[in-house]
Amino acid sequence: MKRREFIILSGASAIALATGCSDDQSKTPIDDLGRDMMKADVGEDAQRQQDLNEDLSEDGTGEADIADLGIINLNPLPIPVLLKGEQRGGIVNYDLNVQESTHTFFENIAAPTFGINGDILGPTLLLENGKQISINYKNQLAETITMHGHGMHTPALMDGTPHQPIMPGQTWSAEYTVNQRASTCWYHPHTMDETAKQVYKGLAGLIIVEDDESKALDLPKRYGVDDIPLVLQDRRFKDGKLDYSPSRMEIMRGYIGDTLIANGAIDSQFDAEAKEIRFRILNGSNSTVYKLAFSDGRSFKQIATDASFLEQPVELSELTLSPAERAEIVVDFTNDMGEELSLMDLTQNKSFCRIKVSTPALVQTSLPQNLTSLTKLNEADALRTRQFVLAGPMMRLQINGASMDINVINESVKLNEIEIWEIRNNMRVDHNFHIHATHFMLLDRNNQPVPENEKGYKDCVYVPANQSVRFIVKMVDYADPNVPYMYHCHFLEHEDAGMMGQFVVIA
Ligand SMILES: [Cu+2]
Repeated sequence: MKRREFIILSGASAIALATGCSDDQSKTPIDDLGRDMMKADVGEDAQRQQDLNEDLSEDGTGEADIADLGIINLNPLPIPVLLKGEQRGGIVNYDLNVQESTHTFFENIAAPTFGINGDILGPTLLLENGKQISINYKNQLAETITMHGHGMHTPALMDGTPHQPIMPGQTWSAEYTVNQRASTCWYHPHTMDETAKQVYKGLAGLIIVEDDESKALDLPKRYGVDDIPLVLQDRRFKDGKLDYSPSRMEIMRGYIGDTLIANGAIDSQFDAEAKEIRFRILNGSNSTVYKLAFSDGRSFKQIATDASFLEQPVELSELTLSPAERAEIVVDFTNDMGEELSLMDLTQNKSFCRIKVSTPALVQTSLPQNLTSLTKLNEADALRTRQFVLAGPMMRLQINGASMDINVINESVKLNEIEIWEIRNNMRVDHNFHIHATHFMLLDRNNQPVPENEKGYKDCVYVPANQSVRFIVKMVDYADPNVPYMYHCHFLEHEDAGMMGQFVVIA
């Protein structure tokens, strides 16, 4: 195929870009970079491509060398705007509009979506440990939502569970002091029975928590340049529009999409500097467990789990993430100028997005050998073991034989007491287990040692069919006998079907 044909074909088949998340409040040069990447338009790009085609032509054929065209990107990976918040009265405010919109997944087809300050997904919130914040969600939808800060250590009233509904037209604020380690968390709806559908339509966004430690480490931290947010999801489409229509069997198995998207875009490309690149990866899917790897099989270092850094980087070539789990990884592209590869899900053998190493590094980083030191609770100090059995009669999706009932508190947990929670999946389908309020650390998997890359703080743990996990946990700082937190399977179809329970933390 001639180069020009290749280019024009690419243009025709390119998917229009996400333009969401435009309502940023605090811009930095880095933010602007991200915005520019997101603003690119396929039509304009095609024209620009033609112009460059001419401009770069050196041999009089009107064709540029592919190498010269490396700077051109028909469908760049969208980078959500970084929202640093706005100081008002000593509180850092993040103003979020939850709204109906349309998003162009496929050229010339406007698919109805939900978005936050944009047409799909939401901005990345940058939070600093110790700061008093208020995340203000304005519900501009025609339906009730709740908005939960997943992984955030907050009082129960600020957790955004089914107990804090936001009616259409209302604004609800999650107001608290950030009180946790550097981590990549996220926000999403937690609406009773409606979470799966609302997330599927586009409601989710990342939260980056920074602390003194994360700022001091020599890690890639140029947002959108070498510190890259990646919300990974899978979707089904019908006539170019999102199709969420799970059958009963698909509620049981989880609603799995056949098209992978990264930050809301299909088959996008990230142009990387030839250096270490940090990816903050969220499995933002409804119910799909991803087995992530790069198409060239290269290894990379995992540096963080859900809620903290790992003490040391862990080298991997495959990374399993179940829904809602996060991992930060660092990939070294220093000697890879010109390389093209894909981030794959090996289960479906499909690509989330392409990576092209196309730019010399402006700033180098060198991954430290020691990242942090974690506080480990001693198993011998645990006062009790709580058991949670994921199963139900007639294949019902229940925990300990009960379906979620908003009027029932299933567990009372005492503040500052160390406990072991044992999760058993007695079903033939996979689940995972997420707790609100705080993080935990794994003790073992099926009575076997914890894999090195799961030794950081976590708030969600994968529990495959017929397997078990034990973790150690202590509720700290916030007690409220009247307002519960949730624990649940984070496969959203399972959660909505009742695989969820409630606990209060009492002083
Ligand atoms: Cu489940």
